Amino acid sequence: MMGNPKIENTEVVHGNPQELPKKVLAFVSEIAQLCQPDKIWLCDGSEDENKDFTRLMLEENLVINLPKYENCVLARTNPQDVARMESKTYICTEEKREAIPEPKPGVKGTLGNWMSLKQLDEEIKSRFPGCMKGRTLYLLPFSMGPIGSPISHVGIQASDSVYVAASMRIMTRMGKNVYKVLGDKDFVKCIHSVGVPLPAQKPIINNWPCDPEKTMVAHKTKTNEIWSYGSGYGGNSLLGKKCFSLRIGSAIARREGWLAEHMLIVGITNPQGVKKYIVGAFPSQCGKTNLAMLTSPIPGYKIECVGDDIAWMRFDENGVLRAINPEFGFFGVCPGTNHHTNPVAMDMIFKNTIFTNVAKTSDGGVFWEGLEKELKTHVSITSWTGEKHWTRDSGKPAAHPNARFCTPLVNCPILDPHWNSPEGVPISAILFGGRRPEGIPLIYETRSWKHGVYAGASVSSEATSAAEYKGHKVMHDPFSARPFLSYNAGKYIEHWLQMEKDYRKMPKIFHVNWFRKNKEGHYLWPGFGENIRVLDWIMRRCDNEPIAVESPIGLLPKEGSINLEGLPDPINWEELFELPEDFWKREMNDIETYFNQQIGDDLPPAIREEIENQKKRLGISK
Ligand code: SAT
Ligand code: MN
Repeated sequence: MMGNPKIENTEVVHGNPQELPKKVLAFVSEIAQLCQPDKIWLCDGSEDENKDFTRLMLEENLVINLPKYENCVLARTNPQDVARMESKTYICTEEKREAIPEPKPGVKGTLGNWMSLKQLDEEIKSRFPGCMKGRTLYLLPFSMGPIGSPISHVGIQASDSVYVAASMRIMTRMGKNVYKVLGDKDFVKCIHSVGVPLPAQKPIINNWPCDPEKTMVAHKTKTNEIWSYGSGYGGNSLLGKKCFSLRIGSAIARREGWLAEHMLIVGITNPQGVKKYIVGAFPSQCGKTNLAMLTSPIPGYKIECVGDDIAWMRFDENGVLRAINPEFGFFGVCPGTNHHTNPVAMDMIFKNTIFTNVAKTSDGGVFWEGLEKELKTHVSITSWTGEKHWTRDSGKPAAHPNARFCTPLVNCPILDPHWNSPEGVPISAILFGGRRPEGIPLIYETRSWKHGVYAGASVSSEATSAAEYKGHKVMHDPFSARPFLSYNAGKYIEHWLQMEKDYRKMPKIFHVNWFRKNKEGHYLWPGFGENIRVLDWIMRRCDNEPIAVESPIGLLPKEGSINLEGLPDPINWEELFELPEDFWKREMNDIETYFNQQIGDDLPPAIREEIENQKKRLGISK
């Protein structure tokens, strides 16, 4: 009997190495030689293979079944591996300045971590040799974007985690048909290991192998390589997402003259039947997923979702900005998701979904903060850390605040008909925003492309639990891309400025803030579905309806021009839109100081001009 084929003396237990393009075979051979897995699994993306993944995850006790739903499982991680680790994420280039601007002397840089290529080689040598011993190397061919589309890019990920293999199958177009379009072309090389060769030297907590001390997520932006070690979680391990689509993606986009952004894409049809697409950049956990699949309480509006996290955008030959969602699934935050905040998500996440770090109910379902009203009274709850009979008195949350669902796009009942179209959808408006309890109005329209770029660059938001930050500190987050910047932030802003060309129809840029509070600490705007009222105003502004008034920071809605009819509670227009003088003095000073300290000489002069002009309009003298 013939045995299984081999690659570098390692048995191939699934797939045929002869079907691999030459460069892919060379890549997997090299990684196998370095990491020394026990077995190699060449993934094909098939339904049968997915059944194997689920069986293997169950056998390894990596997940448990959720019999209440259709084909859903729950993974509970080592409590030390629950979010992206920004402090361990590196951009590796020849020169430091290519990756991050030079901060002012004595100031700690916050616009990314740099590592030299030489240092990276050392770090790789001290981690990867033999790191997959006793494990299976899954080779995952995937396309970000529709397979074969001119905007799409191919990656090949080697990972020793079956959870990652199963999740990548949801989040990307993963399968061996990718090889057909790839041929002998280059691809983004993604290497991932949980960093726990077997037999393990330390106990594996929750059957979730990881090595938090040695975690490293490194990017070689020139040669399109990602080296990720020590974490199995989300953005650290599903390398198609932040690492490829945003960090490597924006480096490619810079070279090729397009944009890879941390943005949702949504199509809105108004009661008159006019449809427009809008993209929106918000930091993680500011409601991108909810906005991308908003349910309008006002009849007559139709919302269709293209994506909730990442947009790749190019101007076409007619000067129209077109966007695709490079992803194939949603990796959304669970806590806070319920029938009020996001009924569409509640319709889509209970089949073919991998949940991570949510709590479990005794009837084989899931639970998280925000689902209290929807919970059956007779069930008991086991928290994400395994605490049985969890109640609110336990003092700890039932689900981790960054608990996630990983669900295929096709589950979304309001998926846009053009979600998979290779040419992308035409974009009319770009939104920036964050969580700002104070001073920033519900919405303003920027005065020009340049002013819009300035507004995007000066975005700040309260910290969330998508990364390792604690508390609610307001942090600068230019373009909501700070954790995903792969080259000097000053050059990033410059790249945005350079998008403006005479023949192009530049989308209008708006800034929104759903999170402004009054002095008593109550939100001034109900948010969620009611945001349709703001989107409607934006759509009308895209058609230049005269419903805006000048203000020092941009154009504000004329009083009464946002439809407030039928809102559950009265709105205080004055408080929603006021521009407190002392706040704006502080804000402008803070933005200027931030740019000076963090970006310094790399800040494009056009942005300095925008700051000066805005200060003049605000009547702030030196
Ligand atoms: O980076 S993750 O993909 O884990 C989550 C996020 O920030 O959107
Ligand atoms: Mn995100």
